[in-house]
Amino acid sequence: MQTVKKLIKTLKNKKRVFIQTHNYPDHDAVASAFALHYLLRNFKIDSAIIYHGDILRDSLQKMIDRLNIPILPHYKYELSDDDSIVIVDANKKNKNIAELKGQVLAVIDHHPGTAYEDLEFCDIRSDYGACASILFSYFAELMLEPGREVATALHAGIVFDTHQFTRNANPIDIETVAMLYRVSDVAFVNSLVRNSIKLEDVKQYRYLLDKIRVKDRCAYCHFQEGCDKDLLAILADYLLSVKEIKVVVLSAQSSDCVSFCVRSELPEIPANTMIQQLLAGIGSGGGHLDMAGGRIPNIRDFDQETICKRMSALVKNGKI
Ligand SMILES: [Mn+2]
Repeated sequence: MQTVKKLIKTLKNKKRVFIQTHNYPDHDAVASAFALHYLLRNFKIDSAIIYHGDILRDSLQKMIDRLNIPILPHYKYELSDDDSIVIVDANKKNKNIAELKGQVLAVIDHHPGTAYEDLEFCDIRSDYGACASILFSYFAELMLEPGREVATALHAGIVFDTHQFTRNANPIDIETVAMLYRVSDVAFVNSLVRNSIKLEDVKQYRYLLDKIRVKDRCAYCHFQEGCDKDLLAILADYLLSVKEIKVVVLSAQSSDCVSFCVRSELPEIPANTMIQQLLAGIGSGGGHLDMAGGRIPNIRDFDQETICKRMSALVKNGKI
């Protein structure tokens, strides 16, 4: 664990500082970037928050708008080699982070990963349920109060990333929310949690319930017409709420590839191992024991039946 003072020292007097989230950022990534931006401003360090991809969820866009979070796609700036980059909620060289011009000086993350030696600051706490909890610890360390907006964002980031404390939550995540609770706009965070889908998403629920195949406690569904990445994750969690379903694999076709979302409630069938074995030779994937993602880059390598067969073979022994 590194002290945040070192990060401030590293970034002081740098020409331009960019805070980069992972591609297609989620609530936790945006909240963490926002908190860091605010913290650095306290030390007279200007920074800009950037990302690659899109803001997929409506509730995230709502959070950005309501809390005035200054986040822009990276192409809005002309990045150059002497710009400094801090990555939050991801690590350099990850598949989910675009390699941009500029030098990555720091990484703040809660996913298991490598502490690259060329980083001037690297704070990876893989036992934390949310990157936002790491960011809050910096405020505590500096005895700095996050304002209402930052507190609200951090609160939302932790609640979304831990799936309301049901996924990888650490007592620190819970303590952090307890501390934020007095300052944050609790009603707004709750409304974000409650309104996570739009009316137009409902048709994907209908498609899912219509096409789902369930066998041996496993559910599979392929979205031929596509489904956005975040909604796919919401649908996977929804299926997991069915008592009899313990493992979920969803796939969705897009113009150039097929994306996968995996969930597992069975320790003997880890989601990250499962996706790697499902896509062996045709794609790649990774993630955690309970949730993982993957991708087949070439649509021609995808065949629903092959995926189903591989799934059955993997879970047949009840163990992988
Ligand atoms: Mn996160």
